[in-house]
Amino acid sequence: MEAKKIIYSGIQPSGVITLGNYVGAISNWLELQKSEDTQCIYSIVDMHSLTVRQDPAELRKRTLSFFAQYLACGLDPDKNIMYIQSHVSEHAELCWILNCFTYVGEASRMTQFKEKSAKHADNVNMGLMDYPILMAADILLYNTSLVPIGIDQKQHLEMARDIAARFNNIYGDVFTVPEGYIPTTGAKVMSLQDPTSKMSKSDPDENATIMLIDDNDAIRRKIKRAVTDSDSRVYLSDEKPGIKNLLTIYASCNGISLEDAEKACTDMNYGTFKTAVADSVVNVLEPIRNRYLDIVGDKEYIMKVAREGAERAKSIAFRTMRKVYKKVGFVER
Ligand code: ATP
Ligand code: LTN
Repeated sequence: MEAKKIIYSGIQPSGVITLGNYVGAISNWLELQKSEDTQCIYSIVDMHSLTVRQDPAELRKRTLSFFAQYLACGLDPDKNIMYIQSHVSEHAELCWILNCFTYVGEASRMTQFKEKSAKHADNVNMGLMDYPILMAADILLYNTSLVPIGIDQKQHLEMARDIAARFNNIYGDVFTVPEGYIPTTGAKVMSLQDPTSKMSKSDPDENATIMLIDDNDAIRRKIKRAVTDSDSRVYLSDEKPGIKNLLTIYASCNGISLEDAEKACTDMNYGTFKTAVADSVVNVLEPIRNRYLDIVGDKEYIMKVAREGAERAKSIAFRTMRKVYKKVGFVER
């Protein structure tokens, strides 16, 4: 029997899971989990989120809430390996090894490092620079073939590929060199208040993002307030980023193309259009929120799933580390 192809991805428990994360990441994961030929591994990368300051109690609560949201979206723990990154110590171990095969120059050239250093100028810590190497460790620990990510993470994936290839070049075929999977339909959702920048988990303006667990009134209110333009016709144009974003959201929530969304909405005025967009979002998010509310109070259940996931992850990661330690010349314990 041929081994299953491994798919790996993760989200940091920072801020709140947004409609952008759902459309750009989680909805693709839901599709990928359907195949019998793949093993999907989805983590909550809490170690990555420590690269910016976190309140410990908040981080703990948020990590569990994110886990509940993964489950509420329909990610199935019987099909996927779902776990919390810090529960599998091999991530930190492999990160150290890979650090020794990464050049300071290449890490400091990463766009995200430069952007986050500028944004958090008072806390440019080593972890910020090490972020993509820890991400490479996440991926390489599991012999991952495919990594579903948003376009913003493409540079980090390239770096993981470079590190894997460099290591293999020295020690023989140890790591699978992963491919990125950036679905072309996986639209990028933009901020409702500034449609030229992406909807972001950690945006402090709560009107800019739709949270996965927003109630229906909040969803409707935020869409009603979404920035558009002084025109009154609904059509696709780069000059109309607000309308384009609402059409993107409408298309994603109805599972249709952007062009079909434009056709469906072109005769509407802005008021009617916004109501139609809000209805589509509510249709998708309401059942997720209801499942979330059922799950989130049941900490025992969440922890049971997380523990089982970590055990399964660990059994793969442990084997990779044994091989890596042997290759680099560490004495076996
Ligand atoms: P932060 O604001 O904390 O940087 P983020 O919202 O950018 O977070 P990430 O944790 O960086 O979220 O990303 C998780 C996944 O969701 C990634 O695959 C990313 O590409 C995807 N994603 C994030 N924001 C959007 C968006 N607005 N539209 C589509 N996909 C997105
Ligand atoms: N940096 C990623 C999150 C992430 C990730 C990973 C994604 C951490 N480790 C491994 C895929 C595979 C992001 O999307 N911001």
